[in-house]
Amino acid sequence: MIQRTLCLVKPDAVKRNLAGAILDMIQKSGLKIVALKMLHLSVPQAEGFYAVHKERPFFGSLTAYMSSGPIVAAVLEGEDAIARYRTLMGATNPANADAGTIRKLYAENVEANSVHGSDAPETAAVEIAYFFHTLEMVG
Ligand code: 3AN
Repeated sequence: MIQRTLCLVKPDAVKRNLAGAILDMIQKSGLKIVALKMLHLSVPQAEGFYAVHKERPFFGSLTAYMSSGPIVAAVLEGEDAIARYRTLMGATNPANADAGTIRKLYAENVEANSVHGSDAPETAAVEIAYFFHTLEMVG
C-alpha cells in the first residue's frame, strides 16, 4: 500500500549540517519527498506535536530540545513508507540502533536522536496535518 509519513530532521542534526545527508539517505532508500520545509518550533508548538507524551518524565526536556533550533519537516511517500522509514531511522536509543541506520550514524542520545518518523497510519495523518497544508504536498 502506498503510504505517506512525516519525517522531522531534529535540531541536533540540523545544527550539525546533517539535513542534506539524512535526506540523501531517505531518497536513496527509494522514498519520495512530496513536501519539505525548514522551521523553528516554539515551545507551545513542540508541546502540541508531542502531546501524546505529556505524562512522560522527559516531556519538558523533549519539548525544550525540539524548540532549541531549526528543524526540517518532510512528507515521505512510497510503498509501506511508514515501516520502511522507521527501519531506516533505527531504534529510538541509538545505542540499540542497527548499523547503517540514520540514528546509529548520527544520533547523539535517546533524546537528541536526529530524526522523527510517524509510527502508524493514524498518527501519520495527524502529524502531517500538523506541519503541512494540503496545497504544500505534491505528487
Ligand atoms: P520514536 O521517535 O522512536 O517513535 P518515541 O515516540 O517513544 O520514539 O519518543 C518520542 C521522542 O521522545 C523520541 N524520538 C526521543 O526524542 C524522545 N524520547 C524517547 N524516550 C526518551 C527517553 N527515555 N528520554 C528522553 N527522551 C526520550
